[in-house]
Amino acid sequence: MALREILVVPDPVLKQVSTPVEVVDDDLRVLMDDMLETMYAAPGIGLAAIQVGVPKRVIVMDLAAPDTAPEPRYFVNPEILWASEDTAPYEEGCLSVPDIYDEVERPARVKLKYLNYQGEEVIEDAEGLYAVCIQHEMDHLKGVLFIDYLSRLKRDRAVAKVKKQVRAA
Ligand code: K1U
Ligand code: ZN
Repeated sequence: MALREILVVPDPVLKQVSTPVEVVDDDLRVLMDDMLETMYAAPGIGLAAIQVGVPKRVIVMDLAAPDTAPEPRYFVNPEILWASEDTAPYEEGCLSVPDIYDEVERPARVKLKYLNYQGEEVIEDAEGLYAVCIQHEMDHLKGVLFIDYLSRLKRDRAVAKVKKQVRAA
């Protein structure tokens, strides 16, 4: 496994639309393993392939509580089949917008379909942090960041803050 660089705003690659995966093979599993290691090292609870510069519809996630056994999840070609009309707010963060957190309102529950690490189809319901995180990560696959839901002023300030951090590093 290898750590990969996480792209940060305003890198234009983050605005790319990711394309479907044709086959879940060992090369894809290497990418997913690297993404998971990169996510754990960051640390974060989710990561989309485009955040490491790969425009494929692939997401990894681990929502296990701290100091409990890891629960890695892998999502290939995820699709939202249904989203609830009721919404819920959550204070979101993003490894591509480091140290910025703000509230985003999203559907509270979704039903999703995806291929797992083995390439098997899974259909399941998500709520709570799972629903928040999968919607946030699926936005990455469309080139959308959580700051795109904020006011122009907040978004510009967030990008300026990250640019300043990068210059100082
Ligand atoms: O960059 C990303 O997409 C990952 C992002 C996922 C996410 C977090 C919160 C709401 C929606 C989506 C993160 O992991 S940000 C870091 C974070 O949330 C975290 C870091 C360490 C411990 C616990 C959480
Ligand atoms: Zn993100």
